[in-house]
Amino acid sequence: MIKAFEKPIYVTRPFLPPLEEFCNGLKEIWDNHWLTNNGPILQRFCRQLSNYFETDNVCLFNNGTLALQIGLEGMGIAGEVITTPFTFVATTHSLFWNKIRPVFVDIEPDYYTLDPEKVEAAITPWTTAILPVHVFGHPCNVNVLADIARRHNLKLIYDAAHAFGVRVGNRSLAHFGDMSMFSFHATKLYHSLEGGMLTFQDSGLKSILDYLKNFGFKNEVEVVMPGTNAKMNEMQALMGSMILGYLDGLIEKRRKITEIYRERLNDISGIKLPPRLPADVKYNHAYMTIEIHEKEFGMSRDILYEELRKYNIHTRRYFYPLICDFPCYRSISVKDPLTVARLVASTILNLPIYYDLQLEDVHRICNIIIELSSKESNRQNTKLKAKV
Ligand code: T4K
Repeated sequence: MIKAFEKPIYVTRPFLPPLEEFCNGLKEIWDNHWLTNNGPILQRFCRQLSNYFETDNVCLFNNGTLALQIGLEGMGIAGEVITTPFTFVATTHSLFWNKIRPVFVDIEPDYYTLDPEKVEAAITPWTTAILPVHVFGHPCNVNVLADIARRHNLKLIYDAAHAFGVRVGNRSLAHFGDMSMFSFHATKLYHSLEGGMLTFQDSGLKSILDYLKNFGFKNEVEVVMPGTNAKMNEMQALMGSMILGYLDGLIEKRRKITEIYRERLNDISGIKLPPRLPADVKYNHAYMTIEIHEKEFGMSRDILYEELRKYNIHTRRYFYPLICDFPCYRSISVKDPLTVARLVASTILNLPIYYDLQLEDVHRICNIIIELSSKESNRQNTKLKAKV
């Protein structure tokens, strides 16, 4: 029997730059005596991100949830918005806080993004926008969604929380749709402790978003709209700015981890991996997901999740339950049977993936999963033989 890990292996672990480098950065904050409210480090960080995303239309926030909430408000989205139930709760919460009715439709089975065919069927006279999620960094069907949005005169706002660094046809995902939200939360591939960013096509939105995240202040004496406080501070900007320099290395390490998981788990009966992404997609390897199909694997996803915990491996079931099944959203009527989303939510398992996860530990995690599956199928075979 393979031994349990001595220290917990979590689904993720934030990358941190060398402490000395961060402390040197802190000196700048101490010298400036400027901690928040559009400080010099934030302004520099914003320019770095503008360069990285090749757009001036960038606005930073203290987290991704408020970024999305304010983005929807800034664009004046109301009525109904078509969205996915297979996402983190914050996607739907941001609609709720804007008094917008979410209309949940199904996802497609390979990459778990919104199914465009289902979107088109769900449009009503009250629909004002589509809110798809590039879930796990898998790009949505951006061209088909853009076509639907254009034909029906709807806004297209992407929750790109997981998609930092992902490119389609050599263009960052920030260039698709009317607006995209990226999360810089500590658990993300790329982070600024906490943080969020909006990118958008209409440069007229910039000042509105700046007002909304800063109480609506235009200057010391004028408040032009009822804004809130969603500003990123200098410490966050410092961390984000520093980690940008490490991004390529972070993605490369994750790619190596993903390859091991793929190689070791691809042929295991009852495990389904997402197919490889099309060649024109530069992926960020933000998450490592597998589906566990009980009949063939010999054990349910939930039992495997529990068994792995005994080995000190803390996987996650992102995203289970579906958002529409949370008590606070259960009263919303859902017309789509959500067949794919329901199946995926009950089979998905996120395996550990992070920068300093050792490659031999990835092999050990695979060995444990394989051992658990063969132990279970041996047990079932013995049971079957006993019956005969
Ligand atoms: N849209 C989507 C699609 C999202 O996925 C998210 C956030 C948002 C919107 C909203 O963006 P933000 O407002 O968060 O910027 C985590 C994150 O808190 C959340 O940001 C993320 N999605 C979601 C998918 O995952 P939890 O509740 O699973 O986090 P937690 O605290 O259980 O952390 C997961 C594991 O990470 C822990 O088991 C251990 C490890 N960990 C975590 C933290 C915070 C560390 O090792 N160190 C740490 O500092 O939600």
